[in-house]
Amino acid sequence: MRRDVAQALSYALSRGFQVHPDALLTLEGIEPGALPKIMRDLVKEKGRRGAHHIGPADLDEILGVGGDEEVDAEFKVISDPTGRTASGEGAAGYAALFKSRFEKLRAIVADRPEIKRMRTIDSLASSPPPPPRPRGRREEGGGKEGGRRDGGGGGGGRDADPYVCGLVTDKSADRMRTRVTIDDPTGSIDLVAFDEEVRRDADALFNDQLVVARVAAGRGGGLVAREIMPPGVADTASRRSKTEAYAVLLSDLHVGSRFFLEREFKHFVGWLAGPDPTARRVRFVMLCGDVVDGVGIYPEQDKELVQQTAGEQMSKLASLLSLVPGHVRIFVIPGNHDPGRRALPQPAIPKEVCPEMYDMPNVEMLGNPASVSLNGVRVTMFHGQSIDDLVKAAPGLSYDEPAPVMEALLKARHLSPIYGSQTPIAPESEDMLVIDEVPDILHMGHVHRLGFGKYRGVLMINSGTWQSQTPFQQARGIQPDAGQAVLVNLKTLSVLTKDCIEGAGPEPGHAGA
Ligand code: D5M
Ligand code: FE
Ligand code: ZN
Repeated sequence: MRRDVAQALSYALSRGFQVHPDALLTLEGIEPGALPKIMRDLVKEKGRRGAHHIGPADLDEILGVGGDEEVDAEFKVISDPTGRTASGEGAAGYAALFKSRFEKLRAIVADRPEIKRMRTIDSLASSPPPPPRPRGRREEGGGKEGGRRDGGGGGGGRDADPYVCGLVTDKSADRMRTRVTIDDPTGSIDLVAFDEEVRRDADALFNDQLVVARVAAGRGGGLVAREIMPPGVADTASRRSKTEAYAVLLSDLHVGSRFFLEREFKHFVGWLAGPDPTARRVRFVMLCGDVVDGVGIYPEQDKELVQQTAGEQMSKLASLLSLVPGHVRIFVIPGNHDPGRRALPQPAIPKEVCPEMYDMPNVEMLGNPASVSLNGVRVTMFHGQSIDDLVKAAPGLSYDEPAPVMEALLKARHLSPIYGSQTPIAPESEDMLVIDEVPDILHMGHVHRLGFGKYRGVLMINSGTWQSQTPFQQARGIQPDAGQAVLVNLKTLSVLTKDCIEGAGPEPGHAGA
């Protein structure tokens, strides 16, 4: 216990008051300097009323908790895979998934104003664009298409070139060219890029993502890509809350793990229930998966667990969340450590394993991914396992900096584009991992690192972890950002972090504690 909390307690006790254990947590959340006066006022006021028992409600009253009616707290669940999963079987199941992925993403790119003549792959193969007009000796000789600029060469340039889109099935590069094989429901075709800029865009593509290309006939009868684009995001003004409500973004609590930072988490919850003016404006808490450590997730995990069953871990989580003020709405999605289905999209953590969570009136159990609207601000939550696949596939991306990985997902308009790598993906007849609607905030976790960025008006946040470095992470050189709560002002979309490692003070029993 913090020394000033102990002092405040003994002050109350010395005046004949009893303090309920649930009130202690609130006391822990109060800034040290403010505590003596708050306790004196409380003792005076309660004494005046002839009551000698201090409970959480008394603290709420003196701190003015729950009285901020001018802060809106409206929410709507916009999308949630729970109850909508309908996996197919085997090859036919995956064919349906990829057809859905293609159709959804084609509809997105077809909306782009510059794309006028979208052709199917079979129509391009059977009636290709006209061959390039000869432009001069140098270009005629030796198939030297490298260095050709946009609009140059035959067929009439940018305005006349057809577009084609498909899912990337293969990519290869040599010194001269990059070849991208794409598929649509009508067939498969190779696109070849020579131009340096176009090759760079081709290199940035992930397998199984959708790509649009502006194409022209190549010399050898193939198709040259003159422009290569992922679906991308149109720059739109983001929606804002009318009142200054805050959302707290948290991820990867790993409750049940020996490394779960329980003291720091309780400090945060105490702060949330306390008098801090920002805390008083918090209306939403978003938990982005790996809420518990789970069981049997990695070899010999039991040696690193405090609670040995998922049920006990979830009960522990429920008891911690019960300390969050009731006017704060809590949204929970699963990650790869949580009980329930492993393959994406994941339905909500099942009720059987955590009846307490389902009984809490302020908790919404959602699937992964899920989108919600908070006072009109659209938030997409996705745990982020696909970050493993993207970091593996792209040399420029790393675990240390999650924001560029999140940007790559937004560009691909898909939360887990690469199929057949580490992230298990279920053969759903609808691809619910497509980013149909661009959110105002994309919230992810999984990498246990804080990351912030903005891409075309979308605020990207990876909210770190509440688990200290595990032996596995130490072996891999993963240095987690632990015990940092991320707060977003929904009126301005500005971001704050609250450091609960420092806030919780030194370990009890430490020198100087
Ligand atoms: O992931 C915790 C951290 O460990 C996160 O940075 C991802 C990383 N991680 C998890 N699994 C793997 C594999 N298979 N390879 C490489 N890195 C990995 P968590 O989901 O909490 O276990
Ligand atoms: Fe995790
Ligand atoms: Zn994870």
